[in-house]
Amino acid sequence: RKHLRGLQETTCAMIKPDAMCAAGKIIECILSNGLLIKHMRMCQLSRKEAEEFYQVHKGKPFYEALILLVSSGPVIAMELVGENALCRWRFLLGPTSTEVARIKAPSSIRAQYGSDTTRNACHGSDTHENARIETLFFFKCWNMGMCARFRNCTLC
Ligand code: RTP
Ligand code: MG
Repeated sequence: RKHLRGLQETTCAMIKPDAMCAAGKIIECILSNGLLIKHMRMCQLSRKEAEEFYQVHKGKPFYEALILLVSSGPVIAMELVGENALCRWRFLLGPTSTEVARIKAPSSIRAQYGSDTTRNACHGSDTHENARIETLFFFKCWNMGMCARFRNCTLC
């Protein structure tokens, strides 16, 4: 009997600088919850790169704190693949606010490894269109065979 298999999707995940010390545990969580890592890279975003990545939030009250956070140290970016990968990854993350996550989803990544609403451990794409834009942002050089984006890129 044929199995009905859900659509394989890709999404973009990023471990933010505040949770790099828990990177191993977060990767373990990804792999033990039906997601595969297609691409992964560690890099430090300049302010300009962080502004490009988070341009949809420009003008919001938390924007400046967010830009300072994500450009403050190394991040790990991943392209995740799996059935309902986008929703699955956002479910594993839990609510944006660490405080809310600790109440509503105590075993979520943000509840366990986040510190507050800005330093909330990880990012996950919110739409398929943004997933495409964000994976291109981090993995353009692997997809295009060239890298003009990241300083000191030794991967290609
Ligand atoms: P993300 O994009 O990082 O996966 O998180 P999200 O969809 O749950 O939250 P979003 O509204 O897209 O916000 C993006 C990131 O901005 C920071 N933030 N701080 N202090 C605040 O009120 C606040 N609100 C959002 C968080 O780092 C959030 O992940
Ligand atoms: Mg978002």
